Amino acid sequence: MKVVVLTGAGISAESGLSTFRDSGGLWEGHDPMQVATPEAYADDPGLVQRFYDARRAALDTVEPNAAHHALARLEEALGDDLLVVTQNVDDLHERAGSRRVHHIHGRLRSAWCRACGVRHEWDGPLADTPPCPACGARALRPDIVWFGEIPYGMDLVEQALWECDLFVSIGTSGLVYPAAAFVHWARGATLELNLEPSAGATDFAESRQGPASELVPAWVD
Ligand code: BJW
Repeated sequence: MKVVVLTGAGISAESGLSTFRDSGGLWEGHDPMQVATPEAYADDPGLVQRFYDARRAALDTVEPNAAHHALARLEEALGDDLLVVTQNVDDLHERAGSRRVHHIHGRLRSAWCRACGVRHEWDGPLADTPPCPACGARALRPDIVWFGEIPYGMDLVEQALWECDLFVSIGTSGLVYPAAAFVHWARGATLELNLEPSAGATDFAESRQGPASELVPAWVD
């Protein structure tokens, strides 16, 4: 049985990472949704770099929760027949033991150089404009997909959704495309696991409400 799981910020909420639209909070007085854009980066690169530097540093303070661990157990059972497609830029799936994880919106622990295009695993800050290890230019930006940019690996995702027997969406509001349309691309059965009905809840054959740390292990085990 081939399964594709889509995850969003809700799966990491119980690990202590804020979601985008539930946090209600501001970051240095700014709406996080306004900071995560190419326009914000063009206007004030230092501000955007600090936003991502803070989130990258926060990864060291959090751990995967029961939902991430349950998906890692599912991969042990299904092997290559499970693909986790995540909108999250954290590394909690990998740290829980998942291996087949595809980050469509990029990763906090990666940076790419706007001068030479090379990507680098990155753990430190970027706001102090360190040189690119490949070309030396001080042009590294977070390896994050902002609004108007093209998400990574859409061919791979489209193919997996076309071939899957089951598509499960976990902890996402269903407000951001193209991920919000995956339920329509999936050929198999569809299931949503979310704290509340998402914007696209009625497009799923079944929608269950509750915290991911309870719903996901209950579904997997
Ligand atoms: C819990 C829980 C618990 C809480 N347990 N659940 C079609 C129509 C209209 C617009 C567009 C369209 N197509 C494209 C667009 C434009 C745009 C878009 O979607 N705009 C919308 C605002 C309308 N999309 C794009 O620009 C994308 N690019 C694109 O489409 O390129 C064209 C193209 C596509 C395909 C092929 C070729 C070309 C790029 C989108 C980039 C999104 N980037 C961000 C920020 C960067 C990453 C970062 O900084 O971290 O990604 S925005 C932000 O939203 C972030 C997230 O990954 C993304 C989704 O958010 P998510 O994960 O759903 O979080 P929340 O907070 O919204 O929801 C959390 C949910 O969890 C809630 O429902 C809670 O209830 C729940 N929850 N606690 C279970 N304990």
